[in-house]
Amino acid sequence: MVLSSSRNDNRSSYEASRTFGLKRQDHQCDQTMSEYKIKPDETTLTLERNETQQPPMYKVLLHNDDYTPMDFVVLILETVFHKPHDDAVKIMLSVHQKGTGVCGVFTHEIAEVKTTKVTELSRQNEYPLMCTMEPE
Ligand code: TYC
Repeated sequence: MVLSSSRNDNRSSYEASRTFGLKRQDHQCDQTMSEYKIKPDETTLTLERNETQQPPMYKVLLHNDDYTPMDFVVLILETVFHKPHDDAVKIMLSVHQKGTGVCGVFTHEIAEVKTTKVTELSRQNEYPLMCTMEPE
Protein backbone atom coordinates (compact mmCIF):
# COMPACT_ATOMS: atom_id res chain seq x y z
CA MET A 1 0.00 0.00 0.00
CA VAL A 2 1.34 3.44 -0.87
CA LEU A 3 0.02 6.74 0.46
CA SER A 4 1.27 9.82 -1.29
CA SER A 5 1.08 13.32 0.08
CA SER A 6 0.80 16.59 -1.80
CA ARG A 7 2.20 18.43 1.22
CA ASN A 8 5.95 18.49 1.50
CA ASP A 9 6.62 20.03 4.89
CA ASN A 10 7.75 18.47 8.13
CA ARG A 11 4.36 18.74 9.81
CA SER A 12 2.58 16.44 7.35
CA SER A 13 4.67 13.43 8.31
CA TYR A 14 4.12 14.16 12.00
CA GLU A 15 0.35 14.36 11.45
CA ALA A 16 0.35 11.17 9.38
CA SER A 17 2.25 9.26 12.01
CA ARG A 18 -0.26 10.37 14.64
CA THR A 19 -3.27 9.66 12.45
CA PHE A 20 -2.19 6.20 11.41
CA GLY A 21 -0.37 5.28 14.62
CA LEU A 22 2.77 4.63 12.65
CA LYS A 23 6.26 4.39 14.01
CA ARG A 24 9.04 6.14 12.14
CA GLN A 25 12.28 4.25 11.74
CA ASP A 26 15.16 6.52 10.73
CA HIS A 27 17.36 3.76 9.33
CA GLN A 28 14.72 2.95 6.73
CA CYS A 29 14.48 6.48 5.34
CA ASP A 30 15.07 6.82 1.65
CA GLN A 31 16.51 10.30 1.02
CA THR A 32 14.97 10.57 -2.44
CA MET A 33 11.43 9.51 -1.55
CA SER A 34 8.68 12.08 -1.15
CA GLU A 35 5.79 9.68 -0.48
CA TYR A 36 4.70 7.38 2.30
CA LYS A 37 5.20 3.64 2.02
CA ILE A 38 3.35 1.41 4.41
CA LYS A 39 4.26 -2.24 4.75
CA PRO A 40 0.98 -3.90 5.84
CA ASP A 41 2.46 -7.22 6.92
CA GLU A 42 4.64 -5.88 9.77
CA THR A 43 3.48 -5.96 13.39
CA THR A 44 4.32 -2.28 13.71
CA LEU A 45 3.48 -0.41 10.53
CA THR A 46 6.35 1.73 9.32
CA LEU A 47 6.11 5.24 7.90
CA GLU A 48 9.02 6.01 5.61
CA ARG A 49 9.71 9.66 4.86
CA ASN A 50 12.77 11.69 4.05
CA GLU A 51 12.07 14.43 6.57
CA THR A 52 12.51 14.85 10.29
CA GLN A 53 9.22 14.80 12.18
CA GLN A 54 8.21 18.10 13.77
CA PRO A 55 5.22 18.61 16.06
CA PRO A 56 2.70 21.37 15.35
CA MET A 57 3.68 24.53 17.22
CA TYR A 58 1.51 27.07 19.06
CA LYS A 59 1.97 30.77 19.81
CA VAL A 60 1.14 31.89 23.33
CA LEU A 61 -0.32 35.42 23.28
CA LEU A 62 -0.82 38.07 25.93
CA HIS A 63 -3.70 40.52 25.49
CA ASN A 64 -3.81 44.09 26.70
CA ASP A 65 -6.34 45.32 29.25
CA ASP A 66 -6.80 48.53 31.24
CA TYR A 67 -6.33 47.09 34.75
CA THR A 68 -3.41 44.65 34.98
CA PRO A 69 -0.33 46.53 36.27
CA MET A 70 2.63 46.72 33.91
CA ASP A 71 4.93 45.30 36.62
CA PHE A 72 2.74 42.21 36.95
CA VAL A 73 2.90 41.53 33.19
CA VAL A 74 6.69 41.93 33.27
CA LEU A 75 6.87 39.48 36.20
CA ILE A 76 4.76 36.95 34.24
CA LEU A 77 7.08 37.23 31.23
CA GLU A 78 10.14 36.75 33.46
CA THR A 79 8.83 33.83 35.51
CA VAL A 80 6.56 31.84 33.16
CA PHE A 81 8.36 32.60 29.89
CA HIS A 82 11.92 33.01 31.24
CA LYS A 83 12.42 36.33 29.47
CA PRO A 84 15.32 38.57 30.53
CA HIS A 85 14.02 41.74 32.24
CA ASP A 86 14.69 44.10 29.29
CA ASP A 87 12.96 41.75 26.81
CA ALA A 88 10.02 41.34 29.20
CA VAL A 89 9.60 45.15 29.40
CA LYS A 90 9.73 45.43 25.58
CA ILE A 91 7.11 42.69 25.08
CA MET A 92 4.83 44.16 27.76
CA LEU A 93 5.04 47.66 26.20
CA SER A 94 4.37 46.20 22.74
CA VAL A 95 1.23 44.41 24.04
CA HIS A 96 0.20 47.62 25.85
CA GLN A 97 0.48 49.60 22.59
CA LYS A 98 -0.65 47.10 19.97
CA GLY A 99 -3.21 45.00 21.87
CA THR A 100 -1.59 41.57 21.68
CA GLY A 101 1.88 40.07 21.60
CA VAL A 102 3.60 36.71 21.37
CA CYS A 103 5.33 35.46 24.54
CA GLY A 104 6.74 32.34 22.90
CA VAL A 105 6.12 29.41 20.56
CA PHE A 106 5.74 25.91 22.06
CA THR A 107 4.36 22.44 21.50
CA HIS A 108 0.64 22.09 22.31
CA GLU A 109 1.18 20.64 25.78
CA ILE A 110 3.71 23.27 26.89
CA ALA A 111 1.65 26.13 25.41
CA GLU A 112 -1.38 24.84 27.32
CA VAL A 113 0.51 24.61 30.64
CA LYS A 114 1.89 28.15 30.25
CA THR A 115 -1.48 29.61 29.22
CA THR A 116 -3.16 27.97 32.22
CA LYS A 117 -0.38 29.13 34.58
CA VAL A 118 -0.67 32.78 33.43
CA THR A 119 -4.46 32.68 33.86
CA GLU A 120 -4.19 31.10 37.34
CA LEU A 121 -1.61 33.65 38.54
CA SER A 122 -3.67 36.52 37.13
CA ARG A 123 -6.91 35.40 38.77
CA GLN A 124 -5.16 34.65 42.10
CA ASN A 125 -3.98 38.28 42.01
CA GLU A 126 -7.42 39.47 40.85
CA TYR A 127 -6.22 40.82 37.50
CA PRO A 128 -8.13 40.31 34.20
CA LEU A 129 -4.98 39.58 32.14
CA MET A 130 -5.86 37.37 29.16
CA CYS A 131 -3.50 34.73 27.80
CA THR A 132 -4.43 32.55 24.79
CA MET A 133 -2.76 30.10 22.42
CA GLU A 134 -3.19 29.59 18.67
CA PRO A 135 -1.52 27.50 15.95
CA GLU A 136 1.69 29.08 14.68
N1 TYC B 1 -2.42 48.24 29.74
C1 TYC B 1 -1.94 47.89 31.08
C2 TYC B 1 -1.75 49.14 31.90
O1 TYC B 1 -1.72 50.24 31.36
C3 TYC B 1 -0.64 47.13 31.03
C4 TYC B 1 -0.76 45.80 30.33
C5 TYC B 1 0.21 45.43 29.42
C6 TYC B 1 -1.81 44.94 30.59
C7 TYC B 1 0.14 44.20 28.78
C8 TYC B 1 -1.89 43.69 29.98
O2 TYC B 1 -0.95 42.10 28.46
C9 TYC B 1 -0.91 43.34 29.08
N2 TYC B 1 -1.61 48.99 33.20
